[in-house]
Amino acid sequence: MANTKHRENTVLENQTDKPKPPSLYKVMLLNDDYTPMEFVVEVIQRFFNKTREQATQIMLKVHTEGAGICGVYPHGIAETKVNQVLGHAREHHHPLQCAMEEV
Ligand code: TYC
Repeated sequence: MANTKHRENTVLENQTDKPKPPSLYKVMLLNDDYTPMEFVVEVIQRFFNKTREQATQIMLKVHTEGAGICGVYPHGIAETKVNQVLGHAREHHHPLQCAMEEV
């Protein structure tokens, strides 16, 4: 048994349970034929905290190879990044797609 229940509602982990590091997810942009390159560079700078030079390199990788990694994060942060990018792209009527995948 992994856990021990105490006084109705308190669960303590037993010492034998190995603490697991959080799973990590890569957040990727996907290429399309319509989103302007400048918009993609600005998205990468804004949401992934990259310099203009780093963002341009990532954008060109996505453009030539079909997809590229913008960053690696724990699940909740990766999910937030994906939703921020998709929301921002939609607001600007661009079809830019963003996805996350466990590393
Ligand atoms: N292929 C787009 C163009 O030629 C540029 C682009 C790059 C779009 C990266 C999406 O994730 C993307 N305008």
